[in-house]
Amino acid sequence: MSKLLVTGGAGFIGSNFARYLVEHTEDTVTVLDKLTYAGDLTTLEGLPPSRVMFVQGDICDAATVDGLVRDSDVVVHFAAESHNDNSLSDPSPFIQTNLIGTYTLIEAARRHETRYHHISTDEVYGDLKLDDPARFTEETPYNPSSPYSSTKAGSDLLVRAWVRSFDLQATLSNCSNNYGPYQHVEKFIPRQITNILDGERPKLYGAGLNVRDWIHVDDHSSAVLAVIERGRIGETYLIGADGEKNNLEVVETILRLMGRPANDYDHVNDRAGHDLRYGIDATRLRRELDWQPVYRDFESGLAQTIDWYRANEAWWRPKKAATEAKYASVGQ
Ligand code: NAD
Ligand code: TDX
Repeated sequence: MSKLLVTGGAGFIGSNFARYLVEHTEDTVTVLDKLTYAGDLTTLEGLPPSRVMFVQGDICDAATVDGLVRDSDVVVHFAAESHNDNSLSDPSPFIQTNLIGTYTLIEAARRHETRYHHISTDEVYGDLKLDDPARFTEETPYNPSSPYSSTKAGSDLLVRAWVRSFDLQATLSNCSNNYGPYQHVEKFIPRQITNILDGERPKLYGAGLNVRDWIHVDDHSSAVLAVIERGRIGETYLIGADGEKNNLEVVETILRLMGRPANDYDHVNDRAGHDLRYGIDATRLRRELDWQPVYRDFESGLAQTIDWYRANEAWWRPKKAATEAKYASVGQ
């Protein structure tokens, strides 16, 4: 039984990870979260207070971070500014949280010799051509495109340097696009589901041919747990579940599952610098740590996710109008 500090645990993936730990381990969790626009305490509702504690605070606040890291066995660092579109309109919180926040955490982990796991993204590798048979591996050179992905890349490099120079007891994982419950309505899949629930049409950036490699958030959680428990210190593990689909296919599937015509969507302005394709080769994770995804059928995972948004309007409704107003202001 371990004491885990989960940063960003009131957000999408961190909260699902806390829930996963409660269901699959004996560990106790302290969530450290600033509750930005993306964090929401109701996301943690229903979790037993004896297992999941909550601290509101900023990962850039060295005093808060120091005490919490000192009192933990493992730090799992999810907290980030996570949305590419926001990073294009204002990069400054991305620099602060993703770079300075990570620096603050790894300095504390170094001081207290605390095991540290760093959560990152496949976007650090840039993008692949649509017709390229290659996929990202742990050896692919870093080549990030957006303010978001460049700050994530920078945070990964800080962690790697702290391993080499200071013997930080760290592992890293870079995952592909997650879907599932509690994802903010600014992101692609929840935006389209909630648009349809609101009688609005899904919005596709550009032609809709960009490819993302989808993984259910619970499969991300099980992979992170495998890396924490069995990963080699200093190593990076790519996490993905062979889920490549273009955005048009995803929108058409959502429309079909929700009983609407397949062409009932709008094309809107494309994203600046829009990465074409992500694709993960997760061979290291599968072979070395014997990990496998549970959600192998994207369509049934998507159907479950649609059901969740139908049943949990009270969770997403307060975020929807402001999100859509922001998109409307840039023609998206
Ligand atoms: P999210 O935006 O849903 O949640 C981020 C959480 O971090 C929020 O609760 C927010 O309040 C908190 N936070 C932000 N700044 C903070 C600060 N300065 N101090 C403390 N808390 C702060 O993001 P997500 O989609 O759950 O992503 C979590 C992590 O996973 C990120 O590191 C992201 O880069 C990574 N990731 C995400 C995906 C994906 O598909 N969403 C894929 C791969 C990797
Ligand atoms: O309304 C939309 N229409 C649309 O076509 C939105 C919001 C997005 N898109 C496109 C852009 C992307 O090609 O859908 C794709 C997915 O978009 P996002 O949900 O914004 O995700 P992405 O930019 O791929 O990044 C996500 O995966 C990697 C997460 O937000 C990151 O945090 C993670 O690192």
